[in-house]
Amino acid sequence: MSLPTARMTQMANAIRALSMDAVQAANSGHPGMPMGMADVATVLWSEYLRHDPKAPDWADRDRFVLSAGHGSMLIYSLLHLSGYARPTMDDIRNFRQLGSPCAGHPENFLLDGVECTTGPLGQGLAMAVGMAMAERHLNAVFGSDLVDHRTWVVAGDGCLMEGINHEAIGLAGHLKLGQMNVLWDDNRITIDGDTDLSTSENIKARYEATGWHVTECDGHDFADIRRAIDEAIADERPSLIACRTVIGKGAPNKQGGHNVHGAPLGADEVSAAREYLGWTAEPFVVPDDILTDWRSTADRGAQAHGEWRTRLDNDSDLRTRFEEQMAGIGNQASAALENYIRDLAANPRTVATRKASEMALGPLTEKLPQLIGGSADLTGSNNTKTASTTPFSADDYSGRYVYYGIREFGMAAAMNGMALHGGVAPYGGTFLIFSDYCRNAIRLSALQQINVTYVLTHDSIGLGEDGPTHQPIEQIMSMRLIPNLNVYRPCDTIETAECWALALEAPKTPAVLALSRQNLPQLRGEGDADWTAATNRSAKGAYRLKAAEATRKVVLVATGSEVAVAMDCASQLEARGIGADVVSMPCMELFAAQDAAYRADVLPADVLKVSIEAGVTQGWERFVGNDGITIGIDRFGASAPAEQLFEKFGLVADAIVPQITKKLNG
Ligand SMILES: Cc1ncc(C[n+]2csc(CCOP(=O)(O)OP(=O)(O)O)c2C)c(N)n1
Ligand SMILES: [Mg+2]
Repeated sequence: MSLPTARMTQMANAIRALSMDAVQAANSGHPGMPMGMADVATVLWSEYLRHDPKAPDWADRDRFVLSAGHGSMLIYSLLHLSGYARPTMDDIRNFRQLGSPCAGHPENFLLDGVECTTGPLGQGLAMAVGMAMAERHLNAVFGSDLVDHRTWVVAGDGCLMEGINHEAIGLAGHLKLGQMNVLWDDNRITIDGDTDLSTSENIKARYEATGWHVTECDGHDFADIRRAIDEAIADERPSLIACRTVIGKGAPNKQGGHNVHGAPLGADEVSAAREYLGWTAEPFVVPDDILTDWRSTADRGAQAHGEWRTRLDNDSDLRTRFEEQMAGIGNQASAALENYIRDLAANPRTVATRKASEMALGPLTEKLPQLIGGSADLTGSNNTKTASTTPFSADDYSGRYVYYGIREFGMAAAMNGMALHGGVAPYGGTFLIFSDYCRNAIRLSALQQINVTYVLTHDSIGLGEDGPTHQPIEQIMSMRLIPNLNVYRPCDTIETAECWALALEAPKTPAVLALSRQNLPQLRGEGDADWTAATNRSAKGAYRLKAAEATRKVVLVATGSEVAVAMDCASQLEARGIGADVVSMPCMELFAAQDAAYRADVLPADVLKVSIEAGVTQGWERFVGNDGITIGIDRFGASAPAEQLFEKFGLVADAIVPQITKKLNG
């Protein structure tokens, strides 16, 4: 049921007033987009979006993604007006100020109802693809009574222009994600000016070509907006609705121009807009009748939520299963791996860590229904598919393996969307070198505090013949620069399984698993016959794998494939009477978080420390100190068999040990 146009207009003007006033008060922000999309958003939120402001985490709510994150005042206004507990009017008054949940761009961890952090253009839409995938999967598993919701996106010209858009809509079209609808703020303006300056693309034709339904509407005509949304809902394909809008609509002298995109209107124009819109209320005041209209829009969702709850309560078995799925992995990964690791302790295996990862994923995917794997067209190389994971496809959404195609950035963003949606735990693979292709999405996993696992194989020159374009040099260390991201580089089968357990059991921290192409000897096993989560030695990030036999003069600290090299060095040193510890450091971040006593015990101050890692040395000084030795590769690699490259770049005991003895003697 629709309200009369005059009342709808007032509701939309409330968004306009809050947006221009908040930006004016902050003296920074973006009034143009919220003012331009106010009418579309009012129709969507008041008549279509299925949500319950009193229960923002209702599992079967529609997801709303403001991909054009610069228009953050749009979502803050909508949340406040429709009755979410936050933001309060004070929060809005403090838009962009320290401590306000109304941050410059929407942050998922600051406000309920903000489904994802947006601002990096294009990624919101691409995350929405993942949300829609998660929705279809859970629908296939639990049925339409429990899971049947839509994913709505508001995107701007910028979101559609970014390269990731191509990856995202290609995936959504292929997977026939008909529950996904994108409302494009087709205002033909970006920061620099008219879109004519930089593009003449036929966007609608591009969407149609990737399997989308496309329609358009006058974004300031409520009836036409409804017509277009109804059409989108009726169509089985994902839909793009091109909403023709005027940026900054309501600011009489500035609307339609690029200057209204990202700067306060100014006091004069704010007054002129008040007059133009007939908005007489003071800043940050919404007249009661308008607020009442807005608040009453929540009744629809509250009722739907109540009915859903009744359906959930009808079947207690299904309810238990559903709630367990939605609760996430918790600490069940370790339990799933116990027997597997104990068996490895008895029966060591020399395999590449990418293979070890596949072996660990066997019991993990068998026992944890939340896990949804995939790869960006490197399934056989990343070893990401297991017997329990059948393909996720338009014909069968119950599958748990996604063929993402050659879309690394799209994959990473989709995984973020899946994790944000909840009920699924995504992991996906590509080569470590191509982490750079999806880096900003990895960063957003970390910023958004979500659990996504990146399976990044071929982690060094050890990949050999493919050469320097494929050999990561700076990637591992540069991944470690991202806050709240755990970068694991395990050295053997057991560490790989331990790192998987740690990766999956950190609900607010994403993980990178850097895995070797080449075979590595199993170094662990001693003491692991009764392995449990409590004996997971990787949990402290670094530990003494081998203690010095002769008087300790050196501590060798290494990661991944170079731990075996460190073991070789230690044997040579011990043979000369020089005691050497070997420390395996599968996760720098976890080690850095240990207390000082533990760190000092593993890496004592008064002993020569030597790091060995087949990547840039920069950063290792933190652990070996100014007097230590950092062995690594500070140049691009080369094409050759792996063993020859390790020789050439000096990552073998014969090259390393003389440097250590020289230092000890000097
Ligand atoms: C990846 C990325 N590049 C650049 C920016 C900076 N930026 C923010 S908004 C914007 C223009 C976007 O134009 P449009 O989506 O049409 O928004 P409108 O001006 O219509 O509000 C740019 C370049 C960004 N936020 N993200
Ligand atoms: Mg625009």
